[in-house]
Amino acid sequence: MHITVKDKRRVGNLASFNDKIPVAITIAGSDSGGGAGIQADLKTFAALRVHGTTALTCITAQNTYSVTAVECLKPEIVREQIKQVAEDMGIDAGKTGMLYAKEVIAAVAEEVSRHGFPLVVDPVMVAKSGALLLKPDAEEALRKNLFPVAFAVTPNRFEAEKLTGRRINSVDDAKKAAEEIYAMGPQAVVIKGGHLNINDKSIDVLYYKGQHTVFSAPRLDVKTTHGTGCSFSAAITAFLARGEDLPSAVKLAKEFITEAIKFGLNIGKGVGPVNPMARLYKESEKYAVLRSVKEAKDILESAQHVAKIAPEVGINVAMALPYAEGVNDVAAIPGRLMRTFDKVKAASCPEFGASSHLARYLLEIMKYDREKRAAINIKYSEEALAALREMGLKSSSYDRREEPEEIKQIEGMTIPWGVRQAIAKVGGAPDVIYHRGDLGKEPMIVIFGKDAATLARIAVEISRKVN
Ligand code: PXL
Repeated sequence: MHITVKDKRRVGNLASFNDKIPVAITIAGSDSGGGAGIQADLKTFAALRVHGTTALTCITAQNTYSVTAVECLKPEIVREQIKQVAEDMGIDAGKTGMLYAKEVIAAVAEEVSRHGFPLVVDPVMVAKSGALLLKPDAEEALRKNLFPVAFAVTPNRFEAEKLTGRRINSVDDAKKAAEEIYAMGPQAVVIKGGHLNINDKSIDVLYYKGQHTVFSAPRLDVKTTHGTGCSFSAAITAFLARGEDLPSAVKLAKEFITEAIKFGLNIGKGVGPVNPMARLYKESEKYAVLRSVKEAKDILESAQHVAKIAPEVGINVAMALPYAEGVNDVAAIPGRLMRTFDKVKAASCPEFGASSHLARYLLEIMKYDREKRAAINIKYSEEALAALREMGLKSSSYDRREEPEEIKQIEGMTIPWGVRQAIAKVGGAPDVIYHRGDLGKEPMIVIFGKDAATLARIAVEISRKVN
């Protein structure tokens, strides 16, 4: 069977809000815990601006640590769901997850080939908790009926081992397994590296058009991975629906899933769900963050005597997006607020990426306390420190003279090192971190809080208390 992926369509952020929104379908099971299955798929489709539709196959009763019951639907109702969506809206791309029974697999294979949309098959077999998601006698149907109509198959290490009978311990093993699975009929194979630790990397191998492509991401030290495979295959599907070609869909999906795992949800007693909404939540806060920094600027500029707490280098006030990962995710005042007699004046309006200095403080402290999203730097003085303590803020410090040589050598390493020192001293993220300077380095106090405007008010209060 020949499957064509639609020509690359330009779907920018604006275009995708009009009636040309692509349609994707997930043919999968329900996870009552909302972490995997159709729940993960729909969140992923929505986050990637694709209209998500569903053909439900099974209902699972589960949470973050166990699956206690599975109830599956008849093949005909699974088929009918696909048919109704396809005939009305048209399907740009689809995926399968939990299919469970060979009769369902046969019906899905038939219905998908009737409509001819690109299908991503996530060959799920066993849940993280050990529950069976595919009956042993259905494995053959997966290979014989579904793989030949699949555009891409996305097994993890264990699934690929099961399918090929080959052990996978290296990228080369994964490449060979991908070729063997390709021979079963799909047009492409992606072997996921989440369960294969190679040099602290998660390495995925794509085999497509006779070529291997390797995608690498840093291995994340987090436990929020429930739903990773579902969300990853849903993201590939969404990007295909948007008109991306397969290699770019896999690359974009890997970036997406890395973020969703990194900012996973710490809920439940077991393996917490991935967070496909992380990127969307981050985007949606941009305006509020700029507003808060602008409000902070206005508060600082209009108060009397703020010059008293302005260091030689000026004051800056910064606020990070939730899930911030780099300097460009932190807004601040370009050129800072400088002294003008007894007041301060901003050099310009807030912008993202405007302060690498405060951004480095924030990016490090947010690893320990995600609520500390804003920072302001003020002039070091014992009086200011005492006033901050009086306000009930917890402070800690680091000594720049103790900076290890190897830290000094690397651009941008000094501040994260200092933050870690200060955190280690008090056993948690403090509200205030200060240092007494070093040769040619001005001493400084940095205050952290939930938003920029609140910190500006605190700074004004401090300026009233110090001489
Ligand atoms: O991640 C595989 C998977 C797929 N579908 C459902 C699941 C799981 C894993 O728990 O519950 C419904």
